[in-house]
Amino acid sequence: MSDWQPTPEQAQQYATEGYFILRNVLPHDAAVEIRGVIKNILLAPEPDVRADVDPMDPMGDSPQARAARFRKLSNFAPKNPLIWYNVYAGERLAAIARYFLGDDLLLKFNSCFVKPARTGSATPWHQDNGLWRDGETEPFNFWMALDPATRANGCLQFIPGSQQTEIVPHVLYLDSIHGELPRERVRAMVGQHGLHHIELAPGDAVFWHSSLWHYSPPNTSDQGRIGIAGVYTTPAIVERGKPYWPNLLWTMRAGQRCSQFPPDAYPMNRTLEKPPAYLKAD
Ligand SMILES: O=C(O)CCC(=O)C(=O)O
Repeated sequence: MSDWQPTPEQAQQYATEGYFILRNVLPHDAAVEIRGVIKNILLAPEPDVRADVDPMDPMGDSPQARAARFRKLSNFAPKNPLIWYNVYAGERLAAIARYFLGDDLLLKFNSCFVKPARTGSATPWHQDNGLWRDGETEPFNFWMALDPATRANGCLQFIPGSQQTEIVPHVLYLDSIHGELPRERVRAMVGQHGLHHIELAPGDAVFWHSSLWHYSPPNTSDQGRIGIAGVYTTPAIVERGKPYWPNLLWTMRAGQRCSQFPPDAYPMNRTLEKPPAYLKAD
C-alpha cells in the first residue's frame, strides 16, 4: 500500500483530463542543485567530439554553443547518483508510482529535456505510447521542472481529455524531429477540447496518462527551461509486452524502494526485438 494518495480533485482530474500537478515534489533548493548538475554536464567538453566538424554550423563548437543546441539527454538517471536518489528512486515519486502501479516498479524511460534560452526547439505533438508502439497504456509519466516552466519559455501543453482516444499511429513529416500525431487531427482536437498550459515552479511535477496528447513549443525567451521526465512501469506489464526495452531499472521491489546506486537493471528474459524506427530517431 502506498502512503501517498491523490486528493479527490487530483484523482478526478487524472480520470477526466488525463493529468494532475503536484507542487513541491522536490524542495526548491534540491531542484536548483540538480539543475546545476545538469548544466555542468552540458557545459563540459566532449573529448571524443572534434571541434568545428561542420564549418557551416553557425553556432560553432564552444561549450556554450553545444549547451544551446541540446534538446535532450537520454537515459541520464543511471549515470547520476544525485538524480537517481532524489528523483527517480526518490521517496515521493516512488510513493506516487506505487499508488498507480503497485509494489514492483521499473523505470522504463528517463530523460532530461533541455530547452535553452532562444534556441530551444519544439517537441512535436505526440502520445508517449504512440512513440513506444508497444500498445501499453498502463505505464505513466511525469515531468519535473528544474527551471520555472512558463508559457514564455516553452512549458508543456496538454489537450485535456485526449488520453481517451486510441493510440493514434504517429507520422513523420519532412521537418519532424521524431514521429508525431497527424497535424490535421491535432488542429481538430485543440479546436474541440482546447489547450492547457502546464506552468510549473522548480520542484513541481506533472503526471499524465501515457495516451495524453502533448507538445511543447520553441523557447523564444531569455530564460532556459530544463526539466526531467520519466516513465514508470512494472515487471508484469513488461513481461506481457513487446521486449524492446534494454534499460529497465528497478525503482521498487516488493514495496522496498531501490535507491542504491548504480541502479539494478531488470533482466529481460526474452530476446530484445528490434526497436521501432521512431525510438531510434529520437
Ligand atoms: O520537455 C519537453 O518539452 C517534452 C517532454 C515530453 O514530451 C515528454 O516527456 O514526453
